[in-house]
Amino acid sequence: MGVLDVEIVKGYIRMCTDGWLQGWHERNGGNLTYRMKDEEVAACRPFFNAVPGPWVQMGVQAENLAGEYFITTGSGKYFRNVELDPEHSIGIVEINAAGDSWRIVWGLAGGAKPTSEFPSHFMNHSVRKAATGGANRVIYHCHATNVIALTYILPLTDRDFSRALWQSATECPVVFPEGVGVCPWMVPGGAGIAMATSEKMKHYQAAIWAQHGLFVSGPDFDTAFGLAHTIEKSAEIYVKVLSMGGGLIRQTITDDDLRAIARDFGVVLNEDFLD
Ligand code: 2HA
Ligand code: ZN
Repeated sequence: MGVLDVEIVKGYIRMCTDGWLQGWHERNGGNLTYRMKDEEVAACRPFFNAVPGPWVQMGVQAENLAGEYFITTGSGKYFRNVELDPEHSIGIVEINAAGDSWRIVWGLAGGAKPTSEFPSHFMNHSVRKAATGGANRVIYHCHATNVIALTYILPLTDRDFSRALWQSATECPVVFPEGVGVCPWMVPGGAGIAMATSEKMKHYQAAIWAQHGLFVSGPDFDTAFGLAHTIEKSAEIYVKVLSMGGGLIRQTITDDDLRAIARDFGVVLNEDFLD
C-alpha cells in the first residue's frame, strides 16, 4: 500500500491522463490542484515523508485554506508523465496555519516544486471554496486549443465569450448558466494573473486566459473535467463554423431559445448576456 493506492490519488492521475489525451498539455503546459477531504488526508498520512519539506511562502494568503492539504502537479512537469512517474510529477502539500506557505509532505521527488501557477490555484481555491459553501475542490488549467484560438478574434469580454459558447452547443447554458469570465493576456505564474482570475471566479466556474488557455473549477474531477471539455467542444464548433462559412452564420440558437433551455432545465441564465 502507498499514496498511489488511495482512490482520490488514482482519480487525480486519471484526470491528468485524460487532459493529456485531449491534447491540452503540450510539454509542461497546464496544471491541476485538488483540495483533499479530511478522510483522504487520513488515508494518505501513513505514507507521508518522515520529515516534511521546509515551509515556502507563496506571496498570496488565504485564511480559509489554512491547514488544508492539496494534491498538485509539479512545476515544469509534464502531464504526459504523471501516470508513468507520479512520484516525480505530482505531490501533496500542506498549507500552514497562516494560510500563506506550503510544505511538501509526499511526492515531488528529486527537488520538484508545486506548479508555477500554484498562487493562482490557491487564490481561486479560496474564492471558489467561499462561493460554493466548501463544495469546490478542483482547480484545473489547460491549454485548450480552440478556446485559445477564439481569443484572437472575439472581443475579450465575458459577454462575447459567454454568448458564443452558449450558442455553439446546446448543453452549454445548462452547464455554465452564469457564463464564463475572460482575463486579458497577462504574464503566467504571477500574483497579477492570480488576482485577476480570482475576481472572475467569484462569479463564474470558469475563466479564459487570452492567448493562453482555460481555467476551470468544480467539486470533483468529473465535473471540473466535464466543464473544460464542454467549453472546449463548444469553442471547437464555433471555430469550425467561422472557418467554414467565412464568418457567415446563417442561423444560431436565439436568445429566446436560450431562455427556453434555462426554463426547462431549471437553471438561471445570466440575463446580462442576453439581448
Ligand atoms: O504549467 O501552463 O500557465 C505551465 C503553464 C503555465
Ligand atoms: Zn498555462
